[in-house]
Amino acid sequence: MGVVNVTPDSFSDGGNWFAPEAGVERGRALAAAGADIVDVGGESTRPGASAVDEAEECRRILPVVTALAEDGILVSVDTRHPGVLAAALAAGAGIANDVSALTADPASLHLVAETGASAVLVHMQGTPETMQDDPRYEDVVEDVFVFLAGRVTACQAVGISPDRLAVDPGYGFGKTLEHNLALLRGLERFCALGCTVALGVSRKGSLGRISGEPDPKRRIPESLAAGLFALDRGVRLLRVHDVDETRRALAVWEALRHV
Ligand code: HH2
Repeated sequence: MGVVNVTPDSFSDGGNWFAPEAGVERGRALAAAGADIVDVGGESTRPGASAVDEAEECRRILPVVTALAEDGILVSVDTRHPGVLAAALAAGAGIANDVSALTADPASLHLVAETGASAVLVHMQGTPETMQDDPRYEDVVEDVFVFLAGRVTACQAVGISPDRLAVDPGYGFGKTLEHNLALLRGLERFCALGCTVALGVSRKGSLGRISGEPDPKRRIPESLAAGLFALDRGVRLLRVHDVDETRRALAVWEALRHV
């Protein structure tokens, strides 16, 4: 899954693809580089980000979603807002990527059920505004597992089958560095949920804290190291900004795996 943030303020590419033509071009380039899905977002969910109103979020993403879907690209929409989700699905998106796991507004859950779309259910403690203010867990892997299991059950209850779902432990969403590392080490646990396991570690700040690289755009080696580690533990959907580099790393990983 390649990322296009049509935002002025995303943590690693804010402002880069804010003009609709730039967003479309970026999405096409990611698909050409080997992304199976292009994830389009119009609201940053970085720590401390404030919410964007639905009309503005639609204005940002709809031209990009429409153009990419017309090209036959499988588009996911990264939103917590049912109005935005409805408009994006009508414009041709096929997947809801919701960092609130369809809890921010129950209307999103019903939209996914009714439209036959797929969904990525992401764990987040709190909201982006405050999620990094002293996050706490009893046992981070178990707590996140129980939450995601509950969300899969809630989806099944409205008719969304697990084969339309991916679960994502939400790296960096209300987690300390230790929580994030424990989740990566414990990824295999999430395979028991019977859905695709997804992960977004790409360029994230805690990787830079480990390696000492302050510039998100330079964190490609860090992102690849964490991504390949995750693939070895069952992750099958990687959300990344650097698709070409990831595809090349994956080619080697796959060649080694099949020997
Ligand atoms: N991370 C971000 C946004 N959406 N979706 C999933 N499924 N998993 C993630 O880990 C995830 C996500 C945050 O990264 P980004 O979109 O690059 O930045 P921003 O939120 O600042 O736009």
